[in-house]
Order: sequence, then C-alpha cells, then structure tokens
Amino acid sequence: FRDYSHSEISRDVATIKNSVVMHLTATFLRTPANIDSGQAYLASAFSVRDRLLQRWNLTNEYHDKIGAKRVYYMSLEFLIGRTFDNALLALGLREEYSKVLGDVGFCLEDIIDEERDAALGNGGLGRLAACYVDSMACSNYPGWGYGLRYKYGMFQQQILNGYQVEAPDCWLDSPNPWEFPRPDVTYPVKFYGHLVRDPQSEHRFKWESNVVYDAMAFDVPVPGYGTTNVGNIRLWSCKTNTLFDLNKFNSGDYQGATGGQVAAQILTDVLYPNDNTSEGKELRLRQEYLFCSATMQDILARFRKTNRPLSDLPDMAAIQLNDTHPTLAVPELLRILIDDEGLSWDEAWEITTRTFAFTNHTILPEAMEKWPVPMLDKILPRHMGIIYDINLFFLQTVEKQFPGDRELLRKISIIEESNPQQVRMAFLACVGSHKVNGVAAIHSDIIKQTIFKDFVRIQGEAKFINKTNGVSPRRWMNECNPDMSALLTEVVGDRSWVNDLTKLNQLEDRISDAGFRERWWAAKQKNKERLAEYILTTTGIKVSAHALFDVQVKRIHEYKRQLMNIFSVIYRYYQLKQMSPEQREQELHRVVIFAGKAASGYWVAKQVIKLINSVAEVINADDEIGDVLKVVFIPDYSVTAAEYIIPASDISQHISTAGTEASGTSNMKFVLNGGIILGTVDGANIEIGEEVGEEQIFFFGCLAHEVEDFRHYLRFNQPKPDAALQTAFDMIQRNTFGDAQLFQPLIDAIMRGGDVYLLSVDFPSYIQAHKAVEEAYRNHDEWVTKSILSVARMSKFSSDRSIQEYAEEVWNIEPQPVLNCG
Ligand code: 26Y
Repeated sequence: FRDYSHSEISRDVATIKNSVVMHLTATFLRTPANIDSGQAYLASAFSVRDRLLQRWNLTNEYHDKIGAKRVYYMSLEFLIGRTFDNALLALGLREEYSKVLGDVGFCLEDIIDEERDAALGNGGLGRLAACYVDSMACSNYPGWGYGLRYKYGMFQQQILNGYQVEAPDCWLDSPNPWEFPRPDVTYPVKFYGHLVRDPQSEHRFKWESNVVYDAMAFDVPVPGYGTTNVGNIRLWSCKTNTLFDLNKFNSGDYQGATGGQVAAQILTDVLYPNDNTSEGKELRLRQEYLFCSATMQDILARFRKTNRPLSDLPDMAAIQLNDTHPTLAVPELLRILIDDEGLSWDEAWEITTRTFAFTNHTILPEAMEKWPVPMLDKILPRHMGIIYDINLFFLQTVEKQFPGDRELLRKISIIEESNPQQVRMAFLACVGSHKVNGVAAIHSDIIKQTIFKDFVRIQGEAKFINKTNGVSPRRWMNECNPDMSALLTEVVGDRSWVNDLTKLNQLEDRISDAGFRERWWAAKQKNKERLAEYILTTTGIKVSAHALFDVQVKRIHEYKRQLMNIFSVIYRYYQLKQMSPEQREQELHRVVIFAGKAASGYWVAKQVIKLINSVAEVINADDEIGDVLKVVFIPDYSVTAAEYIIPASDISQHISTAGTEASGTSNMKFVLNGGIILGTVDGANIEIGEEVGEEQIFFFGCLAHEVEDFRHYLRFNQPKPDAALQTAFDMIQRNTFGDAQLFQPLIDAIMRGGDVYLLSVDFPSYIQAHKAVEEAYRNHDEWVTKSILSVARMSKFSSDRSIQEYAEEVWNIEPQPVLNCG
C-alpha cells in the first residue's frame, strides 16, 4: 500500500493564495488586478478542487486495493445544488479562503453566490439521492452515485403576470469546476436492430444494430466532512463525434453529416421536468436505457479487474434502484451475463437478484412507470424478450405455489393485459430485486397492503422493508444555518454533531438556560431577516421579519394541497377585512410564503400558481391589511433558495392528503432548523411527531385509513364545504382576485370532480390547526421551548442513519475509511 498519511492538505493562507492566483492566470488568463467576482469564484473553486483531487484518487485506489464491496446508487436524478461552500466546510478551509478573498477585496458570501446550482433533479427523490451520496462519503462507505449529465437541468421558473414561465437552465454555459470529463471511460449503447438466435442455446441471442450511441463519463466529487474519504457521482453524457458521417461530409452534405450528432445529443440534453407523473415518452425510455446500459457496463468492467468469477458479483457490488427509473438495468445485466458472458439463465438470474434492491417512492397511480410493449419491442427487442422470460418464469413459480389461481396471475403479471400491453416497471423492479423498501413507516406499510400485496404473499414479508428517509446535516444545518450551528457546537463542545446528530440531545440540558434561549431566538431572527432580504430582492415585496413566517415550499402538485393553503389565506383575508382597524392590529402578523415549480404540462398546478400570485397581489396592495398579512410567491425554488428559506421558518406546512406523500424530506429539514410543522398525519410527519413529541407538532386532518371511504362518498355525493371554505369560493367568484373564470376549474375539481384530495373534508380541522398555531406562537417562551426540543430530538432523520441501515440490512457493506497503511 501507498503511504496515505501524506493526504494532508496545506492550510497555509499564502499557499492557498498562490493556487488561486495560479488558476486565475494559467487556467483563465486573467490578472489579479482586474477580475470580477465570477472570475474570483472560478479561480477559488478550481483551487479548492485541487485540494480534493488527491483524497478523491486515494479513496478509489484504496477501495480497489482492499477489494471493498461497493454500493452503486442508480438515480436518474441528483439534485446537488452548489458545491463550493460544501467543499470548503468539508475540507475545513472556509476561514482560509475567506481571508484570501478578503485580501483582494471580495467577500466570501458574494463569491459563493456566483456558483450555479447543479439542478439535475425535480424534487424530493433527486435531493434524497444527493443527501445519500453525501452520507456515504461522510460515513466512509465505499459507494458511488450513477446518473445522467443533463445539459439542461431543472428549468428556471419566471413569474410573468402571475403565471409560471419556463426558461432553460443553461448551467454548463460557464466552466464547471465540479466535474471531470473521462473521455477514456466511454461505452457504446445500442438501440433498435434485430435478434439472431444462438443455435447452441435456446436463451442466447445476438443483438445486431447499427444505431449505436456513445456514453461518456463525467465524475463529480462528493467531499466527505470530517474524513479524508471523497465520494463520486458518475454522470453519463451522450457523445456525438462517433456519429459524424464522413461520407456525407465528403460529398458536401454538411448538415446531413452532423444529423446523427443532433439526434445523439438529445438523449442527455434535458431533464424531464415531471415530478410524480410519468410522461411515457419514447425519448425518456431511451434516456433511461442509455443510463442503465452505460452504468452496467462500467460496473462490470470494474468487477472484471478483480479477476473473480461472475458468481461473485453480488459480493462486490450492491445496486440500489432509486425508484423504477433505472429498472432496465435488470434486463441489461441479464443480457450481458447470458448473451455476452455465456452464463445460463439460472446462474444469471441468481446473480442479478442478489445484486439489485429497489426503493419505491410513491403510490400515486399517475407516477407509476409503464412502457407499452410495442415501444419497448422496437427500441430494445432483446430486453423485451428477456422481460417476457422473467415474467414467464415468475408466473410459473406462482402457478406452482397457488395452482389454478388465474386472477392472481393476471394481477401480478409484469405484462399488463391492456391494449396495447404494458410493462409494469414496479413489478419488474420488485421481481428483479432481493429487497424492496418504502421511504417512511406509513408508506412502507401502505405499499405492502396495496401495490405489492400479492408479492408479499408470494415472496414473503421479509423482502419488504422500511427505510425512513433522512437529510444531510452537513448541508441542511451546518452549511445553511451558520448561527444555529455555532450554538450547537457550543453545546456539544465541538463539531462532532455534524457527523453524529445524536449529540444534539445535549440541547435538552439547556432548555431553561435563559441566555441560551435568547441566543437561540436571535439566530432564528437573523435567518428571518436574511430571508426578508432575499424576498425583497427576488420579488420586490417588503415583509417584516417580526411576523410569523408560515412556509410551504415544494413541487406544486394537487396531492400536496397548496390550493388548500391559499384558500385558507383567502378566508383569513376575509376575516381581517371584517375587523375594525383596532381589532386588526391586535392580530398576529403573518407572512405566508410559497415557492415551487409546476411540471410544464401540468395545467392545474400552473393555475394554482396563478391563483397564489393573484391573491398575493390583492392582499399585499391592501392598505387596510398592511403587515398583518403578507403573501409571497418566491420564484425559481431551488436547493439554494431552500438554504435561505428553511432556516427562517417558524411554521412550515406539509399538508398532503393522508396516505399520498410517501415521506417528504423538507419536513425534516425545517424541524432540524428549529421550525415547527403544521401537517397531516402522513409520510415522515408521523415519525417526526413520534420523535419530537406531540407538543412540538400541529397535526390535523383525516387519517390514511379513512381516505378511501371519504373518496367513495364524494364520488356519489356533493361535497359540503364548511362556511370558511365557501367564503373563499365566494370571494374568488366575486372576482376579488381578478377574473373568476380563471380559477373556476380549481373550484370545480372540488365541487364537481369528486374532491379527490379531500380539501372539503380537511378544511375545518385545518383552520382549527391554524388557530392553535397562532395561540402557541403568541406564547413566545413556549414556542422557543418547542423549537429547541425539536432540534434536540431530530437525530433519527439524519441521512447518516438511513445510509447505515441500508448498508447493514440491504447492501451488506462496511465503512472503509482511507487508512494510513504505511
Ligand atoms: C417521470 C416519472 C416517472 C417520475 C419522475 C420523478 C416519477 C416520480 C418522480 C419523483 C418522485 C419523487 O420525488 N418522490 C418523492 O420522493 C421523496 C424521497 O423519497 C419523498 O420524500 C416524497 O414523499 C416523494 O413524493
């Protein structure tokens, strides 16, 4: 082994300064005398990156050398956000860079602000993947993320005349210090073509096609905090130069010569902006396959270097499927093992199912991926054949277990007998994996009772487990909330809490320390002022940081019920208007903050954004109301925006119809930052309540097991909105917020569309819960106690805990800190 003790990096300010200047002059051809903050950012970022490189290399070299089993987290989405500040904190170099930049007249915070988010994800699922690779790196687990390098990430949201307008996210227009192109790591990926049966074996085929794309790797570092380990996310990009048609070029057809390039580029050009809704587009299927094929080829190439027999693959690699999006990896591995490596079906199947595990993130029917058989058959004929075989063998074993149960076979078949037939990707992922998990206790129970009910009966209870989500304390406390972090460090005595959240229980000892409580609140207050500033610059709206900050930020979706929130705001406005000015001034001042993107094709969600903005415009301009009620829609929600918003909340809303939000993860971030939840008995809200205590959370609404009966009733009966909800409808219909016609479809979805998300059912208890929040907030001491106790009790929701559970119960891998092996 190499001597790893030299991996210490220099903290000397003069050395750091030299390296920044070196990049400024040599990488970017600038002189220190004449630079702007964008150039200062790039030079500093490249210098920080240099300091990561050695550790990054050593981590991989070390894991190779000791023959460590690795986990591969396959995800079509990684919502990384910014990396500069994260890397500075991980390396412990924040002060040093602040000094270096200060010497040349820059403020570190401004430089940090120059970085663009890597927004290669939609929402919760993508951010979870980013938190998980962060935890793997920090806990020294040998693991990589695999994903796609979209040229255009999550679209940028502008609000024009109250409507969402999408603009492309050209995040790669300026140099990206946080990726390493790996032109030598490139794999061919085939599409279309035809099959030739191997005369020697009934299961083997030769797949011939001349539509071949190249996938090239880009590596993104994941700096570990408090360890020298650096993790890796490998992102694939479609390479185009091999598709250049020299014949056409030579004959003068320059357009035609690059025609292939254009087609190839499209595969990794853009992230699909759907969250919890499947598009079913052919391009998306091709994206998924490019991803799966390149990843499996890469994992196998690494495995072959160990010279172990293929039957050992499950001892060297655990592959986690982040929802069904990467499920084609299952037939792809089978194809390689059978057609290329010559294994028998049984051998290949055993290896495959021991390698894969699958996480389900939703039960919404519209989010379930299904691909039409004719489409799959055309694009991936060999995979379609393999899927038929998987299904055949699976149904045969079920038929043996439950003879003659035709109905059961129909229900569990991977191929749905619709017209056209469809491949149910969740069933394929389930059958191809040795473990299936949900993302919060209630969700894991629900999937066992609904979509996987028959699979539990057939394959046994033990395969179906729960792994409650978590969030990274590095980003979601240490990085985004410096003042509260300083207090935590003071209480714990050092920064060890950043990698071990259980240490926060020591906060409970300080609960009656008046001085501490005051500083706790001062930290929250400062965060609120910072957000007020951010709101002013992004919306032009002035809000008072002394009001209660009531926040709902997440993707806009009917099941998340932003509509219920804005209806309650309208009702509140109505109540305030009924009061005398003296009465009104006595009321609790409140700022209601929304943010979130709607999928570009999701009309209802976009109308909800319009309604929120229309209501905001009227209320904010009403002089009688003033600071008693303000409504803000912050445009272009992102990881970076969340880092401003979350630390500043007093109350955050997580109000999905019970049983619809699998977990939620922002709920955890808000409470970790000393905010209180107003929420339904759904997802991880339930477990958060169990941990922090029922006093620290405001629950309302019907329970998951009651939903079906309510929905059934509302399919045949008119909803009965209570007086409050009716008042909100009336105000809209009286054109209080502009043309009522615009919003009538939103009301109709409730009054005529069966009120699928049960707004009319939950509204009365929602209004009650708001009253309870106000009362509690007025008792300042009680509120501060709630805030401190909540943070003290949040250790369960660290993604470090989630990752440790996966490592022990699903992946069977061990922490492998890079050691000095002398
Ligand atoms: C296009 C399509 C197939 C699709 C794309 C993205 C389907 C779903 C998604 C994203 C789903 C998602 O973000 N789900 C969320 O996962 C979080 C992490 O587990 C959960 O906390 C959250 O409740 C769930 O909605």
